[in-house]
Amino acid sequence: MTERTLVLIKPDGVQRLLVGRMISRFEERGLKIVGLKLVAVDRALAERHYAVHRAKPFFGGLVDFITSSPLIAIALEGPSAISVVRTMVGATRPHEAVPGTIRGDFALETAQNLVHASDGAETAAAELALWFSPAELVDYERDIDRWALAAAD
Ligand code: FUP
Repeated sequence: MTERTLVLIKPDGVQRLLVGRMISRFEERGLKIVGLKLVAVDRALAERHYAVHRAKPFFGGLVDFITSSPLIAIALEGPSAISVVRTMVGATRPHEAVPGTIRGDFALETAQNLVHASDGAETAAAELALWFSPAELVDYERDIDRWALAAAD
């Protein structure tokens, strides 16, 4: 089933000049970019994005980190995009992330694990609505899709 999911290339990914390499991985997999922007995140947006973690001891540090420098927000579309992207990102704790995943190749610390990806259908819908206005999410055809994707499902 075609899905849309939210990816954030967090401040550490931007500062470490890994934006292009991460976007390339998603493009090369065949995922379609349907939204993309650089965002200087304020605390209100950060706290809404991580609301599920509000009671956790790492919440304050997480908000500090995500607001410390701009990030890249990306909306990706494709077959089973939510689970495909989660698998490409790898385990939350980078020491558990297998090589070949983004965290397994580029990260060592949980607090600086480079990338966020929506973890389910409901989360993806809520996060896409939080980060993108409807007008910022663009429907378009790609000529390569007759080679990369099966008939639309
Ligand atoms: P993920 O879905 O892989 O981003 O992981 P979580 O939603 O569980 O965690 C969100 C972010 O909180 C992580 F990216 C980093 C931070 N975190 C910590 O700093 N310490 C923890 O023990 C767990 C998460």
